Amino acid sequence: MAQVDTVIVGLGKTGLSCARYLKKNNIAYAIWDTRDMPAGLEEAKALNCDGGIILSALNGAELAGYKTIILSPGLSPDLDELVFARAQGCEIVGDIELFARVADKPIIGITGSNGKSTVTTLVGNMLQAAGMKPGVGGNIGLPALELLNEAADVYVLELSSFQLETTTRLKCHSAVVLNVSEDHIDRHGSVAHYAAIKSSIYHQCQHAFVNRDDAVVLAMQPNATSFGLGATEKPHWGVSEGWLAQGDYEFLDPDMLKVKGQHNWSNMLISFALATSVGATVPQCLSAAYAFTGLSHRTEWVSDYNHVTWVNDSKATNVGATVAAVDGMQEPVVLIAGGEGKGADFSPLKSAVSTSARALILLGRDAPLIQSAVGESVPTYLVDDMPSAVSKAFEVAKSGDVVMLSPACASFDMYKNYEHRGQVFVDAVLQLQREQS
Ligand code: UMA
Ligand code: ADP
Repeated sequence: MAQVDTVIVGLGKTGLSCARYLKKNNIAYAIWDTRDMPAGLEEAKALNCDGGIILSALNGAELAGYKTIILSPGLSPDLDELVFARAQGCEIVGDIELFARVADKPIIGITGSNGKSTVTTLVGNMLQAAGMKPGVGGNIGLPALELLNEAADVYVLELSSFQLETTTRLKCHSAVVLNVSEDHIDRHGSVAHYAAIKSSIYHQCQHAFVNRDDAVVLAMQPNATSFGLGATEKPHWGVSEGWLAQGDYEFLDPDMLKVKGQHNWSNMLISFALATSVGATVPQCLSAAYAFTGLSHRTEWVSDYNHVTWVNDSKATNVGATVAAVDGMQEPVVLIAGGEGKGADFSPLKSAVSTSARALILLGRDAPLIQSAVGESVPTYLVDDMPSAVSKAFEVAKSGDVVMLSPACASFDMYKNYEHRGQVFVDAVLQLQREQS
C-alpha cells in the first residue's frame, strides 16, 4: 500500500473535490471528518482512498503523523488539534492553495464581505459575452479544483476569508476586495484580523482593484485602480453625469439595468474593470450587464400583493448586506431579520431601520440581540417561525411598502442554509396570498 502523507480534513463539496484531485494525480490520502454523515461521504467511499475515512473528533497527535493537512474552509486552522499538528511541522493548506499551485491560466480573484457572488457571476457572463471561456467557481459553489477538469482560458474565483486563510501561493492576475463590513467574527475574532485575511488576495497580484468608497479597502492598496460612485479620471471607474463610466468615458445608463440599488452600480463598475483587465472590451461586456437579472435570494422580487411588494434577500447573512438592501429601497420597509449573528455588532442596523423601516419582525437565535441593538426606533415584533413572520408582516404593511426578508444573520440556527430559508419565506408568502384571495 502507498505511503499516506496527506489527510483531507473535512469532507463536503471542498473535501470531495480535493479527494478527486488527489486520486487523479495518484497521491495517496486519508479523509477525516468530525461528522457521522458528512456531505459527500458516499462519493468519497467510492474513490477508495488508501488511508481510509475517519469519522471522529480531531486528534492532534494523529494528525501530526501526516505531512500535509488539506483543510476544509468549514473548519478553522486555529482549532487546538490543528495548531498542535502545525507545531509538529505539519503543513496546512486549503483547496485554493492546491489550485493556485497548478492553475496555468490567469486568475481573477474576488473577495469582500458582500457582492462576491454577484460580481463573480457578472464577470463570468461578461467574459462569455466577449467570446472567452471563463471557469467560474470557488466559494460561489463549484470548488475551484473542479474547474481544472474543463478547458478554460481564464479563472474567475469567488474567495472567502475561510479559503484565503489557508492560501499562500495564489498569484491573481486581477484581484479585488469589494468591501469590508463585520462578518465571521466568531471565527476570525476581530474585524481587523478578518480584513487582514481578505487583503491577502492582493499578495503577488498583477492588477489590484479597490473600492474607493470603502476606507478599509482603499487603505489596503491606496495606489490601485479604483471604483466608486463618484466622478473620477481614467483609469479609475465611477459615475459621470449619472452614467457608469471609466473616467469621462460614459458607457452605461444605470436606469437600463434590471438590478436595482446603488450597490449594484458598484458591482457593475468593478465587474467591467475586472473583465476588461483580461482583454474584454467595454462594448463586448455591455449585453451581459443589461441582461443580468440578479441572483436568487439577493433582493429578489417575490410578488406584488395588495399593493405591497415582497422581496427575498435571504443571502444577506451579515449586517452590511442588510444595511445596503434597506438603504437601497425607495419605499418604507417591513424588515424580517434574525438568525445566527456570528458574534456581530448589530448597532449599524439602527440608523438604516429608523430611517427606512415601518416595522421590524425578528426571529431566530439572535433576535433579542438585534432588538436591543435597534431599540425602540420602530415597532418590533418577535416571532417563532417564518410563517408567523410573514403573517405579522402582512398585518403591519401598508399600501406601497416593501416587505423584505434580509436577515443580517446566518441561517444555520433554523434552516439548512440561506437558500432553504429563502424558500421557506417564499413558500409562506405565496401560501398566505393564496389563503387571502
Ligand atoms: N464541518 C464539521 N466537521 C468537519 C468539516 C466541516 O463539522 O470535519 C462543518 C463546518 O464547521 C461547517 C460546515 O461543516 O459548519 C460546512 O462545511 P462544508 O463541509 O459544508 O463545506 P463545503 O461543502 O466544502 O462548502 C465550502 C464552503 N463552505 C464554507 O466555507 C462553510 C461553501 O461556501 C463553498 O461554496 C464550497 O466550499 C465550495 O468552495 C458556503 C459558505 O457559507 C456557501 N461560505 C461562507 C460565506 O459565504 O459566508 C464563507
Ligand atoms: P456574497 O457572495 O459576498 O455573499 P452576494 O452577491 O451573494 O454576495 O450578495 C449578498 C448580499 O449582499 C445580498 O443580499 C445583497 O443585497 C448584498 N449586496 C450585494 N452587493 C453588495 C455590495 N456591493 N455592497 C453591499 N451589499 C451588497
